[in-house]
Order: sequence, then structure tokens, then C-alpha cells
Amino acid sequence: MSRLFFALPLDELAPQLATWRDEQPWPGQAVPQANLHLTLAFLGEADAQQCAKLLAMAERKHCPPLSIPLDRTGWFGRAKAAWVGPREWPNELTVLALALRRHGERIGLGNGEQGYTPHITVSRKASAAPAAVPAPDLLLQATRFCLYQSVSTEHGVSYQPLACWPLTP
Ligand code: 2AM
Repeated sequence: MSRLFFALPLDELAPQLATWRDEQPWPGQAVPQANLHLTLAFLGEADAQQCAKLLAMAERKHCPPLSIPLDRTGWFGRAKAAWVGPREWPNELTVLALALRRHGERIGLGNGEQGYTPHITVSRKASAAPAAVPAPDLLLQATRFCLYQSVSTEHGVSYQPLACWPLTP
């Protein structure tokens, strides 16, 4: 079994975001730069057959490149996750995220989540909102999306891309 999720990698934006994040008074523990990503759909524990179906489905998915402003901070209190994300975002992002989630649900994956709030978790174990952190002014220009496997190691969790697909006009 593998713990899987779809996400947009940050590529060259990751060091920029991590540098900005590290200069701000975020509550909680900083997410390592290598683990920063914009979540599209959480799938959970998948077996080899489910994984193969996800790969085949993602191969058929079409979505244009996405420009996503990162201009707000936020906090999921129950998950104690503090994040940055967009105030407004392209509709294609929501369409892609919900289509990937729906395909996961059709083969018995996901966690029954409703709605979609695009976000990049930058701090975990955050027991308060990032009230003292100013809004960022960054832009994610996403040109691909990936299926990731979440692997627990003695140094913490590591997210390994199993496959990526281009976002094409
Ligand atoms: P998060 O950043 O909002 O915590 C790897 O953990 C990825 O899967 C992250 O994008 C994480 O989202 C997401 N994730 C992990 N557990 C989840 C859950 N129970 N519900 C929704 N998303 C989850």
C-alpha cells in the first residue's frame, strides 16, 4: 500500500517561498522546502491496482498551465496547518482538483472531503493562526502536476513523485 496524493510542484518558486516564510513569525514548525507543494487531491492508502488506475486516469487529463497568485495566509485549526494560498484562482484549478478527487473516489480512495481550498502548507503543528504574518506577494506558474507518494523516514516524511504530467494550452 502507498499513501498517495496529487499536487502541483513548486519548482523554482519553492526556495523563494521558503526564504520568505523563514523571515516571518509563523506559528508551528516549518515544512521543509523540499516538501512544499500545492495540494490538488488527497487519496490516502492505495494498492498497486488503484495506483495503476490513477496513473492511467491522470494521463488522460487535460488542463492548461495555471497562474496562481499566492496573496493570502490561512490556517486549518483542526489540522494545525498554516498555509499560503490565492484569494482568487483560475477555475481550471478547481476543475482539475475536483476531477482528480472524483476519480480517486470512484476507485474507493479519498476522505470524503467537500469543497476545495487551494493552499500550500508552510507550517505544521501550528496551534494559532498566522495573524502576525503579512500577506505574501508571490506567483505560482504551474506547468505540470504530479502523483506523489508520501514516505515516512527516520528524518521525517518525504514526498516522492511517482509521475508528472504537463499542463498544456
Ligand atoms: P495538507 O498540506 O493540507 O496537510 C501529504 O500529506 C499531502 O496530503 C498534503 O498535501 C496534505 O494536505 C494532504 N493530506 C494528508 N492527510 C490528509 C487528509 N486526511 N485529508 C486531506 N488531505 C490530507
